[in-house]
Amino acid sequence: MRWILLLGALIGQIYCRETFVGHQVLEIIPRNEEQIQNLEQLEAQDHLEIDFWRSPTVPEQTVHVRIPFSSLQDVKIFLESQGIAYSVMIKDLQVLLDEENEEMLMNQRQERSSGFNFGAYHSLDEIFQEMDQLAAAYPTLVSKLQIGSSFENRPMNVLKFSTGGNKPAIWLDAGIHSREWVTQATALWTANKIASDYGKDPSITSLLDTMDIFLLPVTNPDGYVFSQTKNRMWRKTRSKIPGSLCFGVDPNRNWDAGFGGPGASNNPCSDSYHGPSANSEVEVQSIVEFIKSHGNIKAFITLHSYSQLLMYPYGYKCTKLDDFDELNILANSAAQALTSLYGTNYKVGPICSIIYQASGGSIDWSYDYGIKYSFAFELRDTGLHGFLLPANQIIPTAEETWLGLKTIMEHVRDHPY
Ligand code: 0X9
Ligand code: ZN
Repeated sequence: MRWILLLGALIGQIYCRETFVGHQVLEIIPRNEEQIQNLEQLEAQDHLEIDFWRSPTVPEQTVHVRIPFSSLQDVKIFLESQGIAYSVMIKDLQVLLDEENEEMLMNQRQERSSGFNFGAYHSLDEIFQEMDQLAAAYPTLVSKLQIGSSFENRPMNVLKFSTGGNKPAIWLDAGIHSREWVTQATALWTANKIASDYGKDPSITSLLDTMDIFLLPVTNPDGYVFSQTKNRMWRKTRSKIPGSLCFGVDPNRNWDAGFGGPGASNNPCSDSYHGPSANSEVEVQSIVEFIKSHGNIKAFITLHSYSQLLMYPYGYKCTKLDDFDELNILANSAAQALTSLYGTNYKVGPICSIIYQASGGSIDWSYDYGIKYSFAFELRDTGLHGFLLPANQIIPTAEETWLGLKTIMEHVRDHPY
């Protein structure tokens, strides 16, 4: 009997899509250090299978946590017994997932007659097709290059925007965490924006007259496919971890910058598992090799969601960087430009002070490698929908982000180093 159940669970894992029926996302505001420790204790209890969407850091800072139905009662009793106040932010996660799914299917039907809709979420194949489409539509400006392959052998497709030759360049990536769907969608909108505005918008035109842009919309293609077919909440890569039953490494803990330090886990089952060694993930390694072989990357920008933050190094340590003043002023003016469109509020600062200490992150690596203009965005929202941002917010998110990106790019263009 036990074997049959185990086999059933295994087959279910392989073929079925994980459901989130009755999963709730709670908003918790820990009032003191002791309550933060209580929350960390909860996180350490693997059997509860709770997923911190926003981790506890300092007192009074909001925490968001997804709790499976089966642990809900235990967790709520624990919180109450410790006097930790909470409220339910998402009552039943599956309801939002069903809506998202339904919308994607509806959009697919519509696109057959009306063409690609940048305001919708897409499958990996659809994204790749649209990238080809852009390269075909703007052959003198846009080309596609493959900088490597993922663990499951999917291409790491990059769009190069260039008016010719090899100029100093800006790197922009999205979707390193697969469940952060608004980032891949924003990257694609941005690709179309750059291509269609060249020659029209003086700012992007002069930028591309002196610099190239490399854009990687889906940094973690295996994770993205997995998040669409098996588990919408998947964040990591899908690599096989020797000696563990769990899969995947947090690709934003896998860079060679304070690797394995605070804010990364050595547990392969954790969502912030740093991996067996720095660059163990082929996706990370491919980017590192590309950046090194290019030799002239002047800015490294990465898109994450959610929380509405614009960050610069460091994450692996909490010391002030040499370029603090310049990066801080620039990030603040980028955030101001972003806010000017729809009033979306952004917080600005070093990773360590505005979210948490996190080691092995991409922009720490790029900064230490010598790319001064290294920034990470956390796009919309602040938690109401979290990773499940409704598709009708994709275009507004992309539009406002573009103003922030342009501010950074213009500064990079005007401050060669
Ligand atoms: O924890 C992370 O990796 C990022 N937050 S998220 O909720 N999107 O997972 C923030 C880290 C940003 N740091 C670097 N890119 N280095
Ligand atoms: Zn992320």
